[in-house]
Formats: sequence, C-alpha cells, structure tokens
Amino acid sequence: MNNSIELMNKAANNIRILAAAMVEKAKSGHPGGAMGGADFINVLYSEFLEYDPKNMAYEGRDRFFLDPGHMAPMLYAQLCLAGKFTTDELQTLRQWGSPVTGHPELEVRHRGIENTSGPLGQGHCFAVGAAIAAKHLDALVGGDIMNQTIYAYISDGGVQEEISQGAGRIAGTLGLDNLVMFYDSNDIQLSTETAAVTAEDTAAKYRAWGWKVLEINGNDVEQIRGALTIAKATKGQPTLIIGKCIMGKGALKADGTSYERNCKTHGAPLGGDAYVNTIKNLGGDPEDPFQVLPEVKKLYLQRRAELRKIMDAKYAKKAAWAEKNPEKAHLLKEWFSGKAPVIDWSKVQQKPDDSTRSASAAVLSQLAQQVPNMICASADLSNSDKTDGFLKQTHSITRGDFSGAFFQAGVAELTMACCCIGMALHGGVIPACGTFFVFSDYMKPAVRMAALMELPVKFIWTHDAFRVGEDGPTHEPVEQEAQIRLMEKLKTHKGRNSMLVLRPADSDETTAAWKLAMENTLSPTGLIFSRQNIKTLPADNDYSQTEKGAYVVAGSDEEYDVILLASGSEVATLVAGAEMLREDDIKCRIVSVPSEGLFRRQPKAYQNRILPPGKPKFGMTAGLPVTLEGLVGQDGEIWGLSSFGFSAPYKVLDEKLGFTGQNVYNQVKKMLKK
Ligand SMILES: Cc1ncc(C[n+]2csc(CCOP(=O)(O)OP(=O)(O)O)c2C)c(N)n1
Ligand SMILES: [Mg+2]
Repeated sequence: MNNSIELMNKAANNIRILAAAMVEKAKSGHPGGAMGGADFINVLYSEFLEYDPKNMAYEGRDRFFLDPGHMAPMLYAQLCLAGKFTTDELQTLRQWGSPVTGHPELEVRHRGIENTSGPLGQGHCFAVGAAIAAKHLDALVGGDIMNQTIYAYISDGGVQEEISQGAGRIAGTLGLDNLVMFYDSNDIQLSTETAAVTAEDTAAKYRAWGWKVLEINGNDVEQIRGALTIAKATKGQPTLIIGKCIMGKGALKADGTSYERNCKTHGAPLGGDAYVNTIKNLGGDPEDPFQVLPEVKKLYLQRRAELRKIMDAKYAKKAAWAEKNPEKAHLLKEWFSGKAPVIDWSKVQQKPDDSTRSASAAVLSQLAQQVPNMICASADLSNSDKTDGFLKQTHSITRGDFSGAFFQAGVAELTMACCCIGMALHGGVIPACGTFFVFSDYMKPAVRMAALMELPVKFIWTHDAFRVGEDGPTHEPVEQEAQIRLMEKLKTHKGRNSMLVLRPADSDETTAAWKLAMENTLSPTGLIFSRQNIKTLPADNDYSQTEKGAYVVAGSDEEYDVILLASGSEVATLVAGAEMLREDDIKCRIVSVPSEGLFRRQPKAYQNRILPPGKPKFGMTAGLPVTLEGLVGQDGEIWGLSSFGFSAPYKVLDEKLGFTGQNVYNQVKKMLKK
C-alpha cells in the first residue's frame, strides 16, 4: 500500500475516463455512478482484492459482487486495468456480440465477473449467500483454506430495494465477518435526489442489524484504505462502509461549470462539449480516450506481481493442507467441479399413497446424509414444506457455527432465493430452498436470474394447488404453475432449457424427479409437491420414464380410445376416472407429464408415440387450462381452473371444482360424444 495518493487518483481518473468514453461511444449507458465509485474500486483492485490473474476461477479467491449493474462500465474499465479486457473491447460496449454488454451477469473464468445485478438489490444478496457458502465450506474442510473475503458494492437503489432488509438481517444475524459491503452513497438516483424518497438513517439501520458501520469520504483513497483495513480485521460482524461519493466526479458541463451531483449523469452519455470538457478535466485526451496511462499500467503490473506472491503463498498453504488432508482436498475439488454428486437412490424409502411433499422429505433425508456439500433452506416453513426431512439429519447454520447444512432464512422468500443463488455463484455447494408454491411469486425475479445464469439451484415448492383451501384463497396457487412453466419454454442463448420444472404424480415419481433435479447441473430446477396424500400409480409403473418428461402410466390400455394426461396429483384422479370409463368399454391411455419442457426435448418420434396427434385427449390440471394447452392442442379438452377465490376443506373443493374420478368420467363421455 505504498502507492502514492497522486498515482491512485490518476488510476481512478483513468477509470472515469474509460467509463465515460465507453458510454459516450455506445451512445447509451450510465457514466455518473461509475465515475463516483472509481476511487473505491481502484483501491479495492490495486491493494485489497486477492485473486489469481492466471486462474480467475480459483475457489479461494476473494469475490466482488456489483449490485448496481448499471455501473458495469466502472467494472469493465477496472478489469481493463487489471488486464482482463482490452481497450478495443471497451469500445464495443452494448453492441451485438461484444464481451462488454449492458448489465453483464456472470463470466468468471476469462473476465473475472462474479456477478453484476441488473435488478437492483439482488446482487448484494447474492454476496450474502456467497459469504454463507464460504463459511460453510470453511467449516467443512478447515485448514483456513476457504478464508476468502466477499466484497459487495451497493448503491442507493439497492439500499432502497426491500431485499436489502433480508440481506442485512441475515448477514447481521449470522455475523458474516467475511462480508464487506461498500455503499456508494452519492445522494442521487435515476429521477430524483435520494432525499426526495428517503430520510432514513442508513448507518443506524445497519447497526441495528448487527453490522459494523464505517462512514467515510468515498472519494478519498486514504479513507477507503483505512475502512477496508478495519473491515478485513473485524470479527463476528459484516462491515458496511458508507462512502459519500460524488456522482459524476470530475464531470463538467458544456459551459465548463460543474456537472457533478446531477441526476442527468445517471443514465445518459455526458454528451458533446460536456464530454470533451470532462475528459480534459480528468487528464485524458478526448480524441483518444481509450488509453491506460503508462503509470497506471505500471501500478497494475506491480499489483499483478504482488498477487503472484499472495497466491503462491495461498497455493503453498493449500498444498501442505492437502497433503495432510487428502480426502478433504479431494472432496473440495469434486465440489467445485460442479459435477452432479453420486447418490445411492436405492436408499430412499418411499411410502405408498403419500403426499409428494412427504415423499420429498424422504429424499431430502438421504440427500442430507449422502451429499455433504448440499445446503437446504426454508423460509420459516421447514415443517410444512418438509425440508425438515433434511434438517433432521443436520443442524442449522448459526452465528459462530457454520458446520450445519440447513439455512433458516426467516420469512423472506426473495432473500432466501437470492442467498441460494449467491451460494451457487460462489460454487462448492449445492443449494436448495423451500416454501409454499403460491409464494413462488415472491421469488420469480430470482428464479429468472438463476435461469439466465444457468445456476443449478433447486426450488422446492409445496402445497401445489387449491387443495390448501382451508387456509383460504390467498394460499391457493392457480396460475403459478403456468407462470413458472413459462421458464421451461424459454431457452438460454446456448439453446438449453432455462429451467426444469417437475410436478411428480406420486411418491416414487418424486424420487425420480429429485434424481433429475440433482443431475441437472445446467439450470435451476423447480419441484412442485402436493400437500395432500396421493394414491400411488398402478403397480409396475416404470418411474425411470420420468426422465422423458411425459410417459405412459402402467395399466394403460394398449388399444385406447382416449388419452388422459396430467401432472401431479391429477394423474391419480385420471386413473380413478379411467376405471369408471373402462366399465363403459372406453379404453384409456394415461400419461403422466411431470415436465412438458423435458418432454419437448425428446425426439419427435417419442413425442408422437406418447401423445399421437389426432388422438382424442383429455387434460386435467389444478392450474390454469393453459398449463396443458400445448399438449392437448386441438385434440380434446382440458379441465382446469379459470377462476380463483374459493375456500373450503380440500375434499369439498375436489367435489365442487370437479377434481374427481367421477367428473373425469363425465367430461370424457361428454367429449367423446361430440
Ligand atoms: C429492481 C430494479 N428497479 C429499477 C431499476 C432501474 N434503475 C436502474 S439504476 C436506478 C436508480 C439507481 O440509483 P442509484 O442506485 O443511486 O445509482 P446511481 O444513480 O447513483 O448511479 C434505477 C431505478 C433496476 N435496475 N432494478
Ligand atoms: Mg445513487
């Protein structure tokens, strides 16, 4: 830390120039915040952040999470100084095929981007999850190998987002002293000054949550250094560094007057003479702004040399530890490989006619015993969503003891989901989280981010339908399945389904669904389970077919008049209806469709064999009819729900809403007569 203040200020100005020039060239983007935060990020990267420039994905690296993704030009410029982007690449901001996109989310290996969150707030919560994962792994392997620091950067928008309440509460409650968050408090946001929307005492708020809070001038190198040094030495608490920063620091208007602290610099290029004046004011050349100054280059080459020494020491320490702890070293390597764990599924004991949430508990009990790097969470519903099957085999993560594998998130579904995403981003652990299906609504923004980033988080959603009717209509999911299954229809640009969603039909299909979830390392998985008991499918059902997404249920007639199809508990209702139809000599094929998304990945010949076009089809869903429209098409009818708001015990609702074998019989008879 012997770098002169003058040099450090020059480097920060270099970041400002690059960020402003990128936005100017792109004719779109956010220069102001990036210019304000440049001093912090420069101090962090040139003096504190410990990583291996030659092995960016090294598992013991410090991590930097940028919550305000709109400040990505600041990160790109910084990573350019660190040698991860060229100045030519910076000139392509926001263009087709460019590596410097707007709001990038993930590119660790080549570029060193852990995550930047487009949706404000989620990003710093990812950091909380990453800090939990680091602590848990440290507790599992010991040896002070997983001793990395997780840095987060938050802005006014992230602090205002409700999720900051959950992130702040959890980090404080667990005493995450490996988490250091910088708050770029620049008093400006998109449309107003922050004073127009908040009068809170943010420092007092975080202190109340148990954080150590430091208040500094966020554009002062010495103060940033001092705060980071204190934060790193702090034990038992996360640290928040509130840096008062100047939005658009160094910016000048066209007339040469100050353009600092101005909302207009939040989300638009500085423009024309304002841009020219600003670049000159910061010591750059407006004709040739995409330069890394020689002395700044030297600063970062020197940091590279320091990092080499730091990393050599870390690697030596790890090697000595690995020699003494070969098994743990092997496990750590396996866990960070991201490969699916090897599981002996024969150990899962299912009961017939069980609810699928309870069947899930039976699986989770085995996963807790067989997958030592799995972390399961619940939003205060563990005994209802049956994640307690996992909990009973371990204990909860608590302040000071991170050896447990259960994460009690409290009533905070979005926070829980984002923490799990952060764990997945950190790597080395397999996160899962449970709550009621109806509250998937609270999690959808996080599910989308997990899907976009191809993160294999497992979402466990129970109480899957109107049959929670006694709790009242607010707790009855109706449209949620259609909503979440939309993600199955959305592919990532790599051509993979962005999500796998499975709603199993009975307890054994639940085991098969969990197997698919654990084997799915390339996208999030949603598992939708029933609260009520479900009659087991007919004997000799081939559950291995679950992996096809849809399959013919045992006991179906070879020559059939009608195909009955459903997912979840409605399959058993179809089985009951089919028995009655057969008495009238109507032969039935019953198809269980736990995942249409998976079914659509099968060869066309298979799809046509299971659901031949032109054959009469009857679909039943406790969700919106649209849930099955893609499968039934023009070939028949769907019995579903197109209204909500009922309240009664579930058996009454089954009768009233027509989810009975008798109604299957009635509807199919009617349909075939037409
Ligand atoms: C969840 C969410 N809501 C809204 C936005 C749109 N948005 C982007 S930046 C911003 C204002 C942010 O202000 P601040 O965080 O203070 O950033 P600064 O203006 O200081 O750069 C808004 C509303 C968003 N990205 N995410
Ligand atoms: Mg701001």
